[in-house]
Amino acid sequence: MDPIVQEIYQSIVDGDQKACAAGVQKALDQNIEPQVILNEAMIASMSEVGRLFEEGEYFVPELLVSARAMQAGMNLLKPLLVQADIRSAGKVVAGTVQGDLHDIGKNLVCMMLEGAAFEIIDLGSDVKPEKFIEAVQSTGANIVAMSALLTTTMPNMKTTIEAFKAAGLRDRVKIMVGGAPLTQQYANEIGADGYAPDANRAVALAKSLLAK
Ligand code: B1M
Repeated sequence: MDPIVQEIYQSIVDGDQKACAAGVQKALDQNIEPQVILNEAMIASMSEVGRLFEEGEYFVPELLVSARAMQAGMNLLKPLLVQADIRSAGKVVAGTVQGDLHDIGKNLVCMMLEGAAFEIIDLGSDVKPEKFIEAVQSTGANIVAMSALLTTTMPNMKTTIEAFKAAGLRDRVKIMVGGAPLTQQYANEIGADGYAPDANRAVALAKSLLAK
């Protein structure tokens, strides 16, 4: 691994915001591709943080400081990953489902979609079904993108889809889902229109859903 990529990786594992931002800036100055910084340093380091948590070496406060460090680095990458395009490829209402506070993956998906000229209405995390519905009604969005990182909150995706049906809006939007514990099979079971395992494939999925 490139030493600067290793430095960024370590800064996130250590939860050091300043070191992460400084490392990302240094890597960019050295012309390291933003995608390499994102995948090899940032996403990889969060897997390590998850492993340390599973092994009982890290607790919630450590997860939180690591997440903040990663966010500090992502703020620097965002302008490079999101190249403004005046055309709108489609309007996406995005959020992490009710009960779930994990927003890093969802933020990445939003960033990549924005870079692909989608208009994003980001509702944040812990989003109730009725909030997704209100946002679709008020913005006329054609895609709903839901994220979940907990096995306990995945069922809230189904609840949200059911709420769209009850509101008579299910046919007006394409619903895509993702997040670490999800699978294509689960997406089929809850009646989503599509599932993507990562942010890049979320862009391809959003495009294909609108092409249908
Ligand atoms: Co928590 N957490 N966490 N956590 N956390 C996990 C998810 C966990 C796997 C850790 C572990 O045990 N190894 C575990 C879940 C276990 C399970 O459900 N089976 C867990 C737990 C248990 C918890 C708490 C319950 C802990 C506690 O309180 N005892 C608690 C729950 C709080 C809540 O949400 N109600 C909790 C809290 C937190 C923090 C708040 C401290 C913090 C989140 C901060 C934040 O997001 N702002 C946190 C973190 C950081 C993690 C880990 C370490 C990292 C998550 C992350 O950001 N990954 C995580 C362990 C892990 O993932 N290995 C863990 C990086 C991110 C880029 O990946 O989000 O997977 P990810 O997104 C990917 C893809 O999944 C996909 O694209 C992204 C980019 O490629 N994707 C989509 C995501 N959404 C998509 C949507 C799409 C398409 C693709 O279409 C719409």
